[in-house]
Amino acid sequence: MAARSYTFSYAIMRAPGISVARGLRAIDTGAPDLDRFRTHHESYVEALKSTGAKVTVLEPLEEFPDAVFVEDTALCLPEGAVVMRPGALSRLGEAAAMAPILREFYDEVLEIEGPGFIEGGDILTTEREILVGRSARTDADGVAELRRLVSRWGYRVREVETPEGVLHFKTDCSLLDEETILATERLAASGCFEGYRVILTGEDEEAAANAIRFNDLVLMPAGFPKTAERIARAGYEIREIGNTEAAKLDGGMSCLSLRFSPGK
Ligand code: CIR
Repeated sequence: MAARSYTFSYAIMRAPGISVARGLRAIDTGAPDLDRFRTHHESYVEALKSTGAKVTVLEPLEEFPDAVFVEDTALCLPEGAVVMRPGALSRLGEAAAMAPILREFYDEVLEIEGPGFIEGGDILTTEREILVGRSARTDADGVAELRRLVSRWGYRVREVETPEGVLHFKTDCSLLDEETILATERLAASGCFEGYRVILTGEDEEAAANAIRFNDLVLMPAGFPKTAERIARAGYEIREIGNTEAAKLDGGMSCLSLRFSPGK
């Protein structure tokens, strides 16, 4: 049977809008260039489509500058979707806007109601469990509510820690296959991937840790040759996507899509 954690027939993305210039960022290195952002986004869409997936590209939501980062709004599993409750209050409305779209694909769409907070960027779904990193955006109550919701589908949620100063858990790691995680050394050192095979990012290439396995491809940000070589040497097919503009807003490969196969 195909691995449910990286075999997908659909993806949802949202085109970057003009307001992306006002997106949240930890350090201001200037506004992203919208044209370049769009070009990168289009090449990402094409890469997903090349694997046979159907990709829905939603119109920009100008009232939400970070809405291009759709991953944070939901957790999509084969059995159903869970709408998140982002810890960045400026992003709460993005999750509400995603709920009706998910209902077009799923019979069952659940919602995190609070009081806790949780963002999709802190959730790594592997073949055997769901890892959730507590962070500045995801708290213990949010993790506990997710655990309650997905237990009906038989999932085990394991709470772990996102390293200090790192935006999301998945800023520092990605799933490559059933057994293999790509991670930064600082995150792997916490021991949270015990029992998995870990491929570490290359020296000074922590920003390469946020990649995605999507069907037969590994999408990774362009410009990280040491990490790309390690992944390629391990036998994965890589597609490098420009990420300079999303990176100005602390965004990467995983943040830009929701990936799923409903009903498997
Ligand atoms: C934010 O700070 O919320 C956005 N500027 C970046 C979100 C990145 N999303 C992700 O890592 N899943």
